Amino acid sequence: MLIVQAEPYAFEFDPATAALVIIDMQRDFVYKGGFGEALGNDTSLLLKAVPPTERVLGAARAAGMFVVHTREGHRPDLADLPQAKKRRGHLKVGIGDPGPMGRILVRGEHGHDIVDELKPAPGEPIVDKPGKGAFYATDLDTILRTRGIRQLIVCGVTTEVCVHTTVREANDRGYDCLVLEDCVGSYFPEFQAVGIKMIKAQGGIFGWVSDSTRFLEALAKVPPARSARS
Ligand code: TIU
Repeated sequence: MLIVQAEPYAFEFDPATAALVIIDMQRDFVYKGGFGEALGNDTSLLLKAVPPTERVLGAARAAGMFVVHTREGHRPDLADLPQAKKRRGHLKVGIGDPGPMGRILVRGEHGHDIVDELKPAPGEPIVDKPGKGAFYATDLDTILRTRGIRQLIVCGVTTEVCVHTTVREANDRGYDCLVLEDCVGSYFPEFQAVGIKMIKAQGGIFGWVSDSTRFLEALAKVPPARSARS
């Protein structure tokens, strides 16, 4: 077992039964011209989560950990886009509409895909989800259980929306979640702060919080020969 220093207390995990889950690191959220900006947000605030996540992804791969990527988005025919979600916000340009990176939050479009720095490697499942939570209307739970995964290391965007919803869903399904604070991002600094606080309050009501530095320190203790894939 490895130990990551975390709040509200140390997080113990076995890299063979823990997965790195990277939530929605899509161009549509972190770059201008996508869904994040259409909602009126300053997308640059999310970009700072990319470099630490890249370091965590590299270390997780080197340790042989299972890695799963998620993307929020919809079928090109929008058959899985609820009217309530489409209408929300009365956006001039919304989901399914053309933008500079292609149709917003539509699968197969450039903006819908994951940023180059965090590009999924062969063998790393990509879970396409129509909602905010990564468990709703997806096969994520089946994928994790098939692999014997019990604990999730969570990175991605946005902290208070898709990360929170996914962590809450995972918690209710019996997974331990460790959220890496510098690897998750919000368009709202106050939501980032309180979103993180809510996870670890009340004895870790939804999970644990640490950061990339402390996680990398823990993973550095894995000898290459004992990697989870070998
Ligand atoms: N708007 C916002 O903060 N987030 C989303 O719509 N989706 C995700 O968090 N991925």
